[in-house]
Amino acid sequence: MSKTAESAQEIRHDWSRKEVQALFDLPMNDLMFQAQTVHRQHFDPNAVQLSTLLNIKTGACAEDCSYCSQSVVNDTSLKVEPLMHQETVMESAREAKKNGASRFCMGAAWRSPTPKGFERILEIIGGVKSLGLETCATLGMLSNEQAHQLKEAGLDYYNHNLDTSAEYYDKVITTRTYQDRLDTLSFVRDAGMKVCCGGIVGMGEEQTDRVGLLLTLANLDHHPESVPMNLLVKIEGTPLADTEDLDIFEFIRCIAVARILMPRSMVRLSAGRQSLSDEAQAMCYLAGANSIFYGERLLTTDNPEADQDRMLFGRLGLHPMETEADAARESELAAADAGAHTQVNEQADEQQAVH
Ligand code: SAM
Ligand code: DTB
Ligand code: SF4
Repeated sequence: MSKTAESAQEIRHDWSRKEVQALFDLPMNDLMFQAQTVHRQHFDPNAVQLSTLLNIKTGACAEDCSYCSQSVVNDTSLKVEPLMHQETVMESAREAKKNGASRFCMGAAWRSPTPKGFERILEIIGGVKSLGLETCATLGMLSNEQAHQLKEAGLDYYNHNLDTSAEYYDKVITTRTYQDRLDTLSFVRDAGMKVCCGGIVGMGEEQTDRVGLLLTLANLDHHPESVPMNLLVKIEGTPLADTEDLDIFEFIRCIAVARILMPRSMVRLSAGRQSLSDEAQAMCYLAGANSIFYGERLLTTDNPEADQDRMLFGRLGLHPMETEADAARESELAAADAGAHTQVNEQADEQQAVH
């Protein structure tokens, strides 16, 4: 079997630290070529999935995540807002759909959902789903039962990030453990929802921590269907506000390595786009990013205006991906196509050997 066709079919969960480090060590051009090659085996290289994000409950979160504007321990002058009413969320979801988003992601600043809030969340999810949008939520830690209830209510994706390596984790968050996060992820997976899980880079971690984060994600039993790569948004009043800037090529490397390790996952260019030039974003797409948050607001910080993204898509010849179901179909077709080519090549090889 040709090397190309082989890698189109093989999804690995046994990456070694050495292999991942070796990808980071590649010259940029070699890394980009490899990432783009893998990307083309599984996806339309010019399609980007658009998700719109809405913070449905803001601030006063009991966790101490040192990057976050919404932690009660960070003095960020953020206005605390209670859980939104269903109709308010629906209005935003309709607007997001009208603007071309295929998925609507709802974030709540909770350590874990409160019992009353959770009942309302189930109704909100049902409502958004009825608009024909894919639904995603990020509500903090979940119990096994809550994960099943969310699935039943119509939730397609649950976002819960590992954020960084197991080794660097307690420099960033002390109020819940890495294992707590892994437990929530396995409840989500067992309940049959799709997993959206990634991390943040540029928090003062070493490259070995970025290797560790991507290695952990890639060696999960199932790769997350969606892997958000966030570049730290420095927020005044948080302990990470004055962190030194990460070299932007290092961020692009992370995207490329994620693409190679998790070939069928959607790699999302998430927070931090406001600090990226058009050229840097173009390199992220070339490295295999195929999903973004679309719309002028992330949770509590700004994102590029929709018009700005439309313009950049025009200049780069990119187009919005319909839904992830379409992406999965595309991925299967690309793999089947690679398989068919291999068969043809093998038949040709056999014929050559015969003659
Ligand atoms: N409370 C929930 C939780 O932590 O799971 C949901 C919301 S939380 C804000 C979602 C994710 O956003 C975090 O896990 C983190 O990866 C990302 N995030 C938050 N603040 C960020 C920042 N300032 N820069 C980059 N990413 C950030
Ligand atoms: C994710 O990985 N990134 C999004 C989403 N999941 C919820 C959040 C980014 C937050 C950026 C900082 C803010 O706007 O508060
Ligand atoms: Fe709370 Fe999530 Fe912010 Fe951490 S990242 S403080 S859990 S809202």
